[in-house]
Amino acid sequence: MPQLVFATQNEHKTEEIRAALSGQYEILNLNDLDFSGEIEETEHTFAGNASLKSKFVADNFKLDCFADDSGLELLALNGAPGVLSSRYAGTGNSEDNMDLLLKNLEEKTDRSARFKTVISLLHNGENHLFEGIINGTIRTEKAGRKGFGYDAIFQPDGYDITFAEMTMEEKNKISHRALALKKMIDFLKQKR
Ligand code: ITT
Repeated sequence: MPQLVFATQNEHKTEEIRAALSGQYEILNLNDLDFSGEIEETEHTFAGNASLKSKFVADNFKLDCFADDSGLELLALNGAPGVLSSRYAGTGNSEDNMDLLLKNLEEKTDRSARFKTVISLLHNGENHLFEGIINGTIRTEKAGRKGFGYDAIFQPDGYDITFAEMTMEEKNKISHRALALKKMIDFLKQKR
């Protein structure tokens, strides 16, 4: 099976992508490569940060790789938390991030939100970008224990449960990351 490096240290994201690509690619992440340093996400866009991460792996490990950058965007908060999603509350803790978001939305009537992923794939020295978006709303209270990040407060449009109440298989059918990933897989299939 061909190997692809996913430039992340996040095991939840790796697990989601491994499930989606099972049987087609063996996915290694930065932990598998024994890289424990930090790749600083210094750009102001998802595409910029994803590209920075994939380039880092290609430069340092000389392996085929892709990276993603994702986050939650709210119109009522001018696009926040956006590229700062994982650092929103400043503690690196998902519960704190969700609590802060719920607090900042208390006075707002528009609770619509979207998760966005941009994947950067370095293929034959060229950078290809793939985007996935899922629209939904932010609940007033957390529900569910699965998933990670903001899953317990995000309810995708057309559903009456949050991402954290879905199985990984259910979430993987509709998530922002799954949509971007599907575009990358279609691209890779064409190239093989
Ligand atoms: P890496 O940079 O190591 O890949 P990360 O946790 O920072 O891991 P992202 O940059 O892709 O991951 O995502 C930033 C944050 O956005 C993430 O920490 C979560 O808080 C949130 N997020 C992204 N995708 C999510 C999802 O599917 N469900 C819930 N929250 C998500």
